[in-house]
Amino acid sequence: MKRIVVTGAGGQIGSELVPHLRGLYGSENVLATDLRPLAGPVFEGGPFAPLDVRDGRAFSDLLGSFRADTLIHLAGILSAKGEDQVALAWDVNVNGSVAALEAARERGTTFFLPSSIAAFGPSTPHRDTPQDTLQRPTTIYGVAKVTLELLCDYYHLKFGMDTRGLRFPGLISHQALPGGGTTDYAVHIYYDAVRTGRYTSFIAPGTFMDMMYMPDALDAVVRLLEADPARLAHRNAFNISAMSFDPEGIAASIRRVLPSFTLDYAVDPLRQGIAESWPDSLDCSAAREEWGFAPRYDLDAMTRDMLERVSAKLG
Ligand code: NAD
Ligand code: AKB
Repeated sequence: MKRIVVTGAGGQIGSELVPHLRGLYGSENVLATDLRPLAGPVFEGGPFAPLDVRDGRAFSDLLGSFRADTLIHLAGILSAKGEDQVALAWDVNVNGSVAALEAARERGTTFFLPSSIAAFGPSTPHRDTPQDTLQRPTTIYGVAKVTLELLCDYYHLKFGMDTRGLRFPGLISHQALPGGGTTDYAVHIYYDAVRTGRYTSFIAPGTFMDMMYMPDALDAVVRLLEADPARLAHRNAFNISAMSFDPEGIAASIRRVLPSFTLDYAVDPLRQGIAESWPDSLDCSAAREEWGFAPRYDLDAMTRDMLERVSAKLG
């Protein structure tokens, strides 16, 4: 049975990944950590400990006292927020992750770190972006993600650590709202569609980005962590994506359920610039071949489920 510690557990991913892991491995075997406890199932359904990931000593003590064999390191500052708070983004995303890697090395745990489509930049091929290609990102978030992909490979090669990672696309979900990213519009649009029947997009028409529904992201994390290491030619980090759309594409999908939905635009230059620097669509063949990546939701299946669940949530 696994013993898993999750950092940044109160965020968009952690608030769904922690209950998912507790369902698979037992509540008592998944320790949620974050800066502070919040209300909700993550903090009520099993063990919780406060942890600032930049505190390396506390990190190592906590892995030891929980007898962890796996560390899932989610704590981070996302792309748009990172451009507003560059020093904080570097401190949490790089220094916090180095503290996490060192604690995991000291305690001999498997280490999972989410990378992102942000690890690519304007000079990366934008269509069918290969697994191994040019990575010259232009955001502090992306620079940190490339640094961490390389560091995780280094810890694997140098110390034999079992490091594994995924390049997540924009994730769409209905439990916790996203925490300051560029792909957030693709979550907000569903909430506004249900609340008011209209949405004003900060991303311009014609701007395509990779996306995935949260259940497929949770499944991907578990599949990669359970994968036979002998089959992993890559480790940090695998391209994964389930769909690629622009604001007009997601609006059309919403209109197939809510025909009167309307979309207009007030483009935000910061997030638009970031979106344009990222790929339009990833090549995910390495993930399929090496550990059986197989997302279930396409855009319309996700839209039907999101609209139903957001409607139920908003009453
Ligand atoms: P989020 O912003 O929703 O949550 C991040 C969590 O980290 C928050 O709960 C916050 O309190 C915590 N945190 C911040 N600083 C901390 C610190 N110093 N110590 C401990 N905790 C701290 O983020 P998310 O969307 O859940 O993303 C989790 C990870 O996945 C991040 O590394 C992010 O880069 C990556 N990722 C997310 C997406 C996405 O679409 N959500 C896509 C690609 C990659
Ligand atoms: C963001 O937009 O910053 C994140 C990501 C794709 O890394 N959702």
